[in-house]
Amino acid sequence: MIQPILDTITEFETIIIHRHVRPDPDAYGSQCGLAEILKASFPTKNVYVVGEDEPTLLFLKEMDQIQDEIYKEALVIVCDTANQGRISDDRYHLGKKLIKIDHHPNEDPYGDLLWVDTNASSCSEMVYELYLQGKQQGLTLSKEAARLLFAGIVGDTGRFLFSNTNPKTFTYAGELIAYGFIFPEVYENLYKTKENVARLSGYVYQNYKVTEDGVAWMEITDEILKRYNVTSSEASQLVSNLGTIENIKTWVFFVEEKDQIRVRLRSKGPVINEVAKKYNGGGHPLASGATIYSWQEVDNVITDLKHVCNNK
Ligand SMILES: [Mn+2]
Repeated sequence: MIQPILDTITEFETIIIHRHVRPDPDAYGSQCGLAEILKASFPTKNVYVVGEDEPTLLFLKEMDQIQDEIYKEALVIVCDTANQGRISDDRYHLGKKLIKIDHHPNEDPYGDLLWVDTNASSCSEMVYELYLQGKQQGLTLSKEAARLLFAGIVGDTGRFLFSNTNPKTFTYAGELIAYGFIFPEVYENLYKTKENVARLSGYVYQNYKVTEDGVAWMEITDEILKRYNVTSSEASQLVSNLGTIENIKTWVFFVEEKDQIRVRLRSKGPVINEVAKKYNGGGHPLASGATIYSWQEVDNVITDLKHVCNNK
């Protein structure tokens, strides 16, 4: 599937790259890494990145502001986004041709060309593979592209800790580091903690609940968010904190938002994305997201996770 994508890229003078809403480092890394590869390889092409800004990821790249007319003759590529509903900037369908590049299960096979590899650690890893294949045909990888792809791989593998990390992931990361960007700076930016988030972290460690089955959970109400002056997305990121605690097999964060409660599910082994699907969500076998609409539903989610843990 890589070759048809490379061929399509060469055909277009304007290329607009999208990624998912609530972007993470891999969304930015794959989107902007691809953009930097294309800019370095085809200096005459117009390459744009669009989507909502995420303040904590501005050190990676700033988005372009573009007019609707630019889409008319454009190729649109969407990175790291499983479903059309999650694409940031809904103008993605205004282009002449649409390409999906993603590593999530292909539940919404949108686009004229699709390249989905669920074995890839990250979409950034796939973009690097696209470069490797295109290298003989003249593709260039800049130091900036290397920095962005590295950040994406680091983000989605949790610094090479998660089970999606494979020998290729380390090889690619090593090759990317060789481009000479200052990778400790990437880590520093990705993993710095704001003081109020650190304090909430302490609250989480003090107050999470856990069952005998190894199901842990944390309820973060709007009142707690206000008390610590933390946004719901900042609070959601603390879900990984519980992963290092012994005897916890699966764990979940419930974070209150305006009209819904965001559910972040994680697991050390039992498959949890089926539970996520039951509650308006989905995702990876060991990392999923869902949504519930009242605190009464928390018990049901915990009961389902207990089943998943005991069937293992
Ligand atoms: Mn990803």
